[in-house]
Amino acid sequence: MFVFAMLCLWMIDLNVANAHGDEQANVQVDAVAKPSKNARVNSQSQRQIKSTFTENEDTQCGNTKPIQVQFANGAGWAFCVDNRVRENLVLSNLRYVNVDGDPFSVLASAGISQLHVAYDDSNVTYNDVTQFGLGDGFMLDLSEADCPEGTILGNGGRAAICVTQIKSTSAHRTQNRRAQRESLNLFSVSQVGAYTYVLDWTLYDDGTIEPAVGATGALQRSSPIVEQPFGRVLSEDPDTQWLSHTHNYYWRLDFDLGESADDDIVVETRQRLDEDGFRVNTRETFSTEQARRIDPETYQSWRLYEFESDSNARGYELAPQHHGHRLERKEVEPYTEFDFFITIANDCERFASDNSLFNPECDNHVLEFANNEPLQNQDIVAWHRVSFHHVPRNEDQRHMHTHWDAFQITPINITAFTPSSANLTNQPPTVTNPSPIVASVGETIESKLIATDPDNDALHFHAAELPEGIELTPEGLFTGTPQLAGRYVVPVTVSDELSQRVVEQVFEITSAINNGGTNQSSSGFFGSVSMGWLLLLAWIVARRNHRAVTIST
Ligand SMILES: [Ca+2]
Ligand SMILES: [Ca+2]
Ligand SMILES: [Ca+2]
Ligand SMILES: [Ca+2]
Ligand SMILES: [Cu+2]
Repeated sequence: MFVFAMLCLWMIDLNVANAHGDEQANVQVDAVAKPSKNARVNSQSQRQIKSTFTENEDTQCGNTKPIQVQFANGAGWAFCVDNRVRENLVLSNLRYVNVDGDPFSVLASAGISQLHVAYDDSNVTYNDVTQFGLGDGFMLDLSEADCPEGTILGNGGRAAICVTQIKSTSAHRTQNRRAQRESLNLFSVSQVGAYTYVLDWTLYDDGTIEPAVGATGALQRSSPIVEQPFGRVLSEDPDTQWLSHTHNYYWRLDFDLGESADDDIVVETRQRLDEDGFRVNTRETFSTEQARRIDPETYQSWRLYEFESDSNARGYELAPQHHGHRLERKEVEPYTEFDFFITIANDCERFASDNSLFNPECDNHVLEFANNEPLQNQDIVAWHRVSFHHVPRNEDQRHMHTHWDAFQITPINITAFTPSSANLTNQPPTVTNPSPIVASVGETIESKLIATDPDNDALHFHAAELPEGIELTPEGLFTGTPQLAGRYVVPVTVSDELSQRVVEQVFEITSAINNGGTNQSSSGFFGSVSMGWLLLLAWIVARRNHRAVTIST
């Protein structure tokens, strides 16, 4: 069931249902594999992975299930998972721990808040979450075949949720380094009419969260009038038109970022192209509740920060990616005009549409929730809609292959470097101290710095300041024609991907007319001042300032 090799440490203490029945067993799995390595600084020293969460620490889950996971890069997640009759999976009290072990509160709760389906013939609109539901009796039991590499968690006596720790494609790849990305995936399956929905959440080791819905099962509505412009006639059934329709998935994301839930802020950025062809960045911090549209040309994104800050507050970004389809029918359903909403948290504002059905004391849809209340010092909630226009194809019959819709929210400033690099090992480059380059003014120089890297990393050379007329290529070649005589001590940085070394290159440039050597010309100019002391002083200054220093002759 568990793939131990995938993980460094996994602790999970859950009611795990037997896949074949209702029997529940309290199972604890605790596996410790090899500690990973931290190579951010010149080391192959062992990085001790410590478990930030213990199984009993999470007392805030109440009757729901606590889940903790720690990945090989040292990062991890802790959260509670609930299975509700309407929404099905709701993740709550969700915290991300970065590779340095710093925990960060991300979401108070996150779940599907409506599954709205509008048919193109406009006759039929479903609000699946409220008219039917995705949990309880609408759920399908999962078997081991659903969850071959994971664990099935029980819910109310049912085998309901498959949890799998996954290693996937490259977290990052450079010329000679690679890191795989790890994630924790949860899904459950619901049957609503002919459709089967897979409700899916993936939590990545870099802090990214990906909510997704897969629509499968079978097509729902057809018509005997095959000439309508509302769908397609599929193979082997010329007398039936399967009707096209739009699935609109609404997620409700109650971000509670950082220490306090009441000081989160939301910033919208749009980057419009101006008349001169420059992209102009506009930034708006929301002061009141908002409903916003996706306008692809403006590259909009929404960032939620833990508190008001002009520096490095931590937070999450939602940059819509899948927005090729948008359902808008303002006259009938005014909230369909918008894709992103910010509202003040209110327990009875639970469903994006059809809300009053279960919360008669509250407004009916998310656009009504966004009624301009001031956001300052409030607990805020984000809502996001993703649409998919489904025009049936032969491939949809029967059974329909799964149509996936998803979006990602990605961390900002939660880790100071690429999280997947925490496991990489590195040794810095080796550079033998170069001998001085001796030349006279006007003479052409070509001299290469020699450096090697034990990991065979590509090396990059850089010098902040060089004697006038001389250049340094990224490959370490000094070229050019010096213009001014003098002794120059130039710090040169030699970098591999993860570390750097600084060496000093000395240039002894003599004047073109008197090519008799530095000492001779200097001693005449400086009189009784010892050249040796001056050189030492120059060296000290160069080291302190990391700048090239020139002594005129
Ligand atoms: Ca906060
Ligand atoms: Ca409101
Ligand atoms: Ca909140
Ligand atoms: Ca190296
Ligand atoms: Cu569909």
